[in-house]
Amino acid sequence: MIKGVVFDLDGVITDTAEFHYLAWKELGEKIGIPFDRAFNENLKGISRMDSLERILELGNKQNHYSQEEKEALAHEKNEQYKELIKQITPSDILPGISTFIEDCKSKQLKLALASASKNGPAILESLGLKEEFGTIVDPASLAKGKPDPEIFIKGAELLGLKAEECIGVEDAEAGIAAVNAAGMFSVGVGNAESMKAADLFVEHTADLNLEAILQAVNNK
Ligand code: G16
Ligand code: MG
Repeated sequence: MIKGVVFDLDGVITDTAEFHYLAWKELGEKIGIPFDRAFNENLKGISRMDSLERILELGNKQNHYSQEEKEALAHEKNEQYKELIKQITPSDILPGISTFIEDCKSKQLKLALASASKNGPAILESLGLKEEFGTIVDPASLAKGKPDPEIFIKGAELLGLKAEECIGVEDAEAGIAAVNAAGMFSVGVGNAESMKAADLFVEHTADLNLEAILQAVNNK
C-alpha cells in the first residue's frame, strides 16, 4: 500500500534548469569553456561538483585546477544561481503540481523532497510549498548522488516508510534509475525515450494523475 511520495525538485515541481544553465554558462565563459543548452542537458539532476567536473572535462581542463580552486568555482556559480532564483514565486510551480500535491494530501500520503540541490529548501520556501513537505533530504548528508538510490531510500526512511510504500517522481534518467534501484514505483515526467525505464510516465507535469498512478501500482 502506497503511503508516501518522494519528489525530485528541478523539472518536477519547478523548472530551475534554466537558472542553473545561465549561472554555469557565465562561469564556463569566464574560464574559457563555452557550452550550449544541449550540453546543459547532461547536468540535469547531477550534483554541483559533478556538474563542474563535466564542464571541465568538456574543456579538457579537469587537471587544471586544485580541489580548492574547484570549490571556489562551484561557489562562484552558486552565488550567481542564488541571485537568479530570488525571482522565484508560487507562480513558478509547474502546471498540475499544486493539484497533484493536494490530491496526495487528501489521500493522507506523506511527502518528501529528494533533490540533489542544496538550494532545495529555499526554493520550496519561495514556491510557498515548504509546509507541504514532511521531509527534505539533505543532499550534503549523502555519500553518492543519483543514479545511486541513497537519496530516495533516505527520503522514505525519514518519512518512516519502506521504499515499497512510496512512489518516486522524477524527470531525469539518472533520477528514474535511482528510484528503481531504491525499490520504489517510478513515475517519470518526460518523453518516452528518456523515461523508458520508468514504471509509468507522463509527458508533462499537468498529466500527473494520482488515481491513475495508484491504479498502475496495484496492477504492477
Ligand atoms: C538539481 C539540478 C542540477 C543541480 C543539482 C544541484 O537536481 O537538476 O542541475 O546541479 O540540483 O543543485 P545545487 O547546486 O543547487 O546544490 P534535482 O535533483 O532537483 O533535479
Ligand atoms: Mg530533476
